[in-house]
Amino acid sequence: MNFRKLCVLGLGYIGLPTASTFATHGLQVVGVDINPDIIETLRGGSLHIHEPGLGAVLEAALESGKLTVSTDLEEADAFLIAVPTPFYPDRHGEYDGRQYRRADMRAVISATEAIVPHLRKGNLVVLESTSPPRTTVDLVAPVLERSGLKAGSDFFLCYSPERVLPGHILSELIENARVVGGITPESAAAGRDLYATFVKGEIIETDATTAEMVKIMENTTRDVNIAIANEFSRLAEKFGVDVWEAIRLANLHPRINILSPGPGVGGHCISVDPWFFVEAAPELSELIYHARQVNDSQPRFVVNKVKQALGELRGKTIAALGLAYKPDVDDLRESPATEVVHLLQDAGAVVNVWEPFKPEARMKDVHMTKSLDAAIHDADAILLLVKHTEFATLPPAELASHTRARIAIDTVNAWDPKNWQSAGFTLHRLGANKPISGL
Ligand code: SAJ
Repeated sequence: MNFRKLCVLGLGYIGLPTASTFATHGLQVVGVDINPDIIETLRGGSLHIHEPGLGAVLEAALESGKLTVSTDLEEADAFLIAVPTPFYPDRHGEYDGRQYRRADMRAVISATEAIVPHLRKGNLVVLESTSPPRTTVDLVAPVLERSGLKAGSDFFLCYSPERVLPGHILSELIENARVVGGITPESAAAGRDLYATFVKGEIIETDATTAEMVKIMENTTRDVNIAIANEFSRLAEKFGVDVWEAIRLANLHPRINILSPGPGVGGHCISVDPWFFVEAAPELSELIYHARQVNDSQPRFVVNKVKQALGELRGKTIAALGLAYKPDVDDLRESPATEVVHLLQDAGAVVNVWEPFKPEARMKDVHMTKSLDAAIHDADAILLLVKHTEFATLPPAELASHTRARIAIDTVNAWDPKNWQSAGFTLHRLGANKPISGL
């Protein structure tokens, strides 16, 4: 199938890079977002998100005239939905005494509804948003069929999961293998033709529900693997072992690849998607449920660690370094660091946060500082929550002259104990029971 014009619904971390990349590969693209502020920002040539390389691709797409952005849809050959699928913060389901999170599909539903008046015979609709199994057939198809057209015969319908890693989105978009699940084989073939515009990785055709399941399986596997690493960090502390060294040694085994413990699992994917299985089939998702519990309770484990290091937290001042959900990104969504900060404050500590990727961020009940110095100056302890490159390479000797803190707590294994020790700090590390004492 030959596509000339594409409408991308949702201009966030996935939709914007995808729309821009289609445009720089020759398609006429209308990028649509319901948020007029985003459209205004993009029209002015600025970005509302941070992703390496995105600025240049967006600029090229806009300058070529191939990408336009708008709050309104237009008729097109294909429609691509890339809107968020979070869980409800306050609506839980319950199974066998266990509370589970429920997917909030309202953005997918309203994006799909917005397509209906523009849908024509022969169009292709692709859902990219991570969604519970059967969303494409049970939720999206019936809404689109309100147009009077039949999914699979009058128009093509696919699910194709985005699998790109924030921080590497633009290269992974092109290089990664792409799974395209159609509600019919013809739909899958149409989806393949669309992505062949720029995808260099293998494009694999399958059915829509398999494609949905593939995506949730990937992120669930990662969540479960991080949960075991976090559990190992707790066990290592109990046995007086350094978990980082133990993991390094275990990973020398040719078939073992243990991930890294940390303050918890954040972001809008790994900490969310496993719930899509649990909600859909709680009776079959026990391990997945418990892995979520382990990862969600890791911020509390970190706070206990801080208490061990500092004693009573009431009246203490802590400099928290990093608020992003992972290293070298500016994305603060579902960040475990934020939860650590809140828990420390609940325990009576004053917490000053320095997040170099988003110093201007305003978060409820979080005190952001304007510089590293401002965060550490009057602190009793420095708590490292995110392994940003610029934190990992901080020279402790220099830092020591900018702070009265002599206690440092590293939750991500970024700091070399010897360096911190010789700079006069007592360094506590997550997953290692024995603090390395300073002078
Ligand atoms: N984390 C750890 N330990 C680790 C690895 C990660 O605690 O060893 C934490 C991170 O700090 C972060 C969270 O897990 O808080 C998730 O980070 P991540 O880098 O594992 O994943 P995301 O959420 O940035 O991106 C994932 C990717 N999925 C997989 O690697 C299976 C990406 O390919 C997906 O496209 C993305 O989710 C998505 O959009 O679904």
